[in-house]
Amino acid sequence: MEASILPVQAGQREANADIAVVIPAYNEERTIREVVERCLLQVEKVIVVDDGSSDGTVQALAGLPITLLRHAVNQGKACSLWDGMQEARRQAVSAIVTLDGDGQHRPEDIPRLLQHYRQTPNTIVIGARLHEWENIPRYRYNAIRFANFWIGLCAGYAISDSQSGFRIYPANLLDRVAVAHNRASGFVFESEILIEAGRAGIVSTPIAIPAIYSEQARGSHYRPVSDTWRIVRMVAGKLLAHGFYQHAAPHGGNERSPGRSPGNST
Ligand SMILES: Nc1nc2c(ncn2[C@@H]2O[C@H](COP(=O)(O)OP(=O)(O)O)[C@@H](O)[C@H]2O)c(=O)[nH]1
Ligand SMILES: [Mg+2]
Repeated sequence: MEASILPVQAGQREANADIAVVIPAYNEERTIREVVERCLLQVEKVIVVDDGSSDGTVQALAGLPITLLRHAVNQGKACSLWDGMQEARRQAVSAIVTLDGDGQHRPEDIPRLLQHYRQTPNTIVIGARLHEWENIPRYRYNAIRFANFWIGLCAGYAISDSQSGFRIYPANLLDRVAVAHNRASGFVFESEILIEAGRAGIVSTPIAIPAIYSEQARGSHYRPVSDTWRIVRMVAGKLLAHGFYQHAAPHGGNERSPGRSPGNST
């Protein structure tokens, strides 16, 4: 199933004045400017968190009407997302879109995710990729399914793509859940926030997005063994502390399934 792109509507940016896009960026000089320019066609407020990049990421953003936060030294994705989200809240938004700076997420998909968010604001919307499993490197696909199973178990409902960084969060979610965002949390943050939100009664909905893994793309910062191990440790800790959690009202009823999604079956 190919995810269609909605054309940009007149006044769309203004209509999205209550939305901010947060982009964590660590050494993304090749892609960051284009990603941000494409976001700016959709949404006025764009916040980039440069996480101590040692390349030309900051220079690549010169002259763009964005908020640029900078970490003097690399703090990890979790901390960057957290800082960007706090800045978004200072800008008084009602929802925060997060997407990666490496071009794997299409800003043109923001309206489709937002459309769903507007209908059900008390939810996390996730751009989910597993329906395009044949485009995803095998080791990554297996790691995502593995994570989906355990994170879903902990959160209390099935999650189609627990590792996608393309999401919409209600801005007030951060008042309701506590999620670690230190350097060691790196790639754990996006898993833990789903679990804590699930336990607070806020579930996620998958909206299909393409899985983009181009040959020219730089390698992932995700380390299959150590980052997966960190996620497992976090999940195990929560299961030991709280046991299994069954969501009172499973979300399946109004979920928009991204077509054939093997992740749902785990
Ligand atoms: N801020 C920050 N961002 C990071 C770090 N590592 C990765 N990222 C960003 O997180 C996003 C996803 O990282 P990536 O390596 O592409 O992971 P993958 O797409 O899940 O394989 C990109 O926008 C990166 O720039 C980090 O240490 N700090
Ligand atoms: Mg990536």
